[in-house]
Amino acid sequence: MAIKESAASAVNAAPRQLDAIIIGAGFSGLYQLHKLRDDLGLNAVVLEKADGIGGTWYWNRYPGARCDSESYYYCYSFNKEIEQEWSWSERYPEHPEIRKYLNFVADKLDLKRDIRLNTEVSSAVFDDTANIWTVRTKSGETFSAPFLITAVGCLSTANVPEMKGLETFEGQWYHTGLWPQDGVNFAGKRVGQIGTGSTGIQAAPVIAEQARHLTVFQRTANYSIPARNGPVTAEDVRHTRENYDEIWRLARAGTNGHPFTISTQSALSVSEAERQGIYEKAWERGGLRFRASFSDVLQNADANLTASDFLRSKIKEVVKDPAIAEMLTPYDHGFATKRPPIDSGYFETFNRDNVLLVDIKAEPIVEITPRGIRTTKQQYELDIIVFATGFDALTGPLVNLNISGSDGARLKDEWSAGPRTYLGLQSPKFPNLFTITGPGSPSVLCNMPIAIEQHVDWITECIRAMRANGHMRIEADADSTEKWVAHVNEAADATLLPMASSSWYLGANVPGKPRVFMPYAGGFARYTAICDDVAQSGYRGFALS
Ligand code: N01
Repeated sequence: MAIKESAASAVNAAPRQLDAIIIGAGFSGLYQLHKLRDDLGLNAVVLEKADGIGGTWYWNRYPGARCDSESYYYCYSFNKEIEQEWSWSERYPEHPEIRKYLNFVADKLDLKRDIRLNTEVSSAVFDDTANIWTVRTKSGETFSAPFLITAVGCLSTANVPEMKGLETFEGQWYHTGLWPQDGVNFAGKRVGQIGTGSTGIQAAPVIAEQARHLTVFQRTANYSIPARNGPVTAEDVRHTRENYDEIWRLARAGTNGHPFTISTQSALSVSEAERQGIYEKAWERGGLRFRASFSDVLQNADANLTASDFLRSKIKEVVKDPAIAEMLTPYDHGFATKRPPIDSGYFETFNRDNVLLVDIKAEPIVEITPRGIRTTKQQYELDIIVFATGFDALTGPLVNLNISGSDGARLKDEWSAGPRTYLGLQSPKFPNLFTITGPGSPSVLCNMPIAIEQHVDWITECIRAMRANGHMRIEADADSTEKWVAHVNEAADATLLPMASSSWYLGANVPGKPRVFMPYAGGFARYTAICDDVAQSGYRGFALS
């Protein structure tokens, strides 16, 4: 039966009693609902603030938005029928096709009847005596359940930088992560784009084609690998469908949840000619697999330099004006120490007559004026400003839920010096609250659907075991959390990842955010083995009662 009860009629009513509340209807919330409702038989609901499902893919509709894991494994692996019935049209499909896939899955599993759209959570409060979470929505409805699961995504809180004068701008401005449903018409417009991360690198080539003029305001130059996007052929589909078991086995056995193995040879163990040959081949193939060319690109600074130098030389090959090529060349961080983007014609965009690059380290933005952006050197006249300025990643979507746990502890305060989780799944003082792909788990270092499925499966089995054993409450121990946080730091320090000082992995993109390396860099297979071992031990490190 569809949820028809109107928001207004439910205001001031007693909380709706459920077995589990899930927040967010993206990849993670949909699968979590299916598992809890259809496998465990729980009365569960998904609360979603948007008016459609899709999570990240609902909001990120900016020009050029595509996935950057390949489509044949940027999808669920838990259902053989879905695998065999769905086919992707492109190697890296655009956002509408990904939403279509998620709607296909939701319809196939009849999930929508338990998803409440247009329902934004304003707070969640835990009752220590009853072991119940009560979730309140912006419209005043309340829902209560023993279990609360956040499925709010890692990159869902838009970071719009505070820029003097933005309110005076007479044109339109947009953040890429909150893109208008109907799109933006760039025809005949002068567009300014701030930001050159994965999003800006996807957006700029498309905006440049549509707009009269595009000015890209770059703070940090970035590496990028060509995506080499293209159609998926009938033969590709047949091959994938026949080989799905092996594809998922490989993805789960790896470091990043991708179905390919990282080379076992060091970049420093081969001759210069052989190394260049391997990089050339990876460049021609395109995509994130470039990172897997050698075993130590992310572990050894000298090895990393070989990859960084190769990619720098490519920028100089592609961009015709040597001065612009130099501005586009990153020197402040090594390749893949920040999340590597992949692109479709990004560097080529700067060969166009209607595109200008502005280095805002050399000429910082002073203010936004009614007619554009003024830097220390000049005024740039603009009709539209696009903020491709990223997200308050990983912690932002969670602390914004206004969560109060045991004894009134607030998540925002508990994490004021950085996130503190056990396995990225739970935090002390927040019993029965699970975070899907939370900080302290592989999450954003992984192909997301695989990371999501592993978390959802673990949470589901945990709840099943609790119910079987008559447990009402599970809470991460403070001590096991301290040890896990130390291990997360240790795992990051064994790589070059913490060296990129402007990385959002460290929270460095949001002024005032603590600089803490947030995802777990110890590898997906290793992480899964740790989680499985914890479960098999009877949930070591958690207090159950
Ligand atoms: O965000 P970012 P994103 N003034 O934080 C600049 C995923 N993703 O949306 O580097 C001026 O990477 C900032 O400069 P700097 C993917 O995991 C996936 O691009 O901080 N500039 C940077 O250039 C990705 O990593 C896909 O110096 C400012 C940019 O804005 C993650 O999302 C597609 C500024 C922000 O880059 C985030 O990517 C897209 C300021 N005040 C994204 N503040 C897929 O394909 C920030 N910047 C699946």
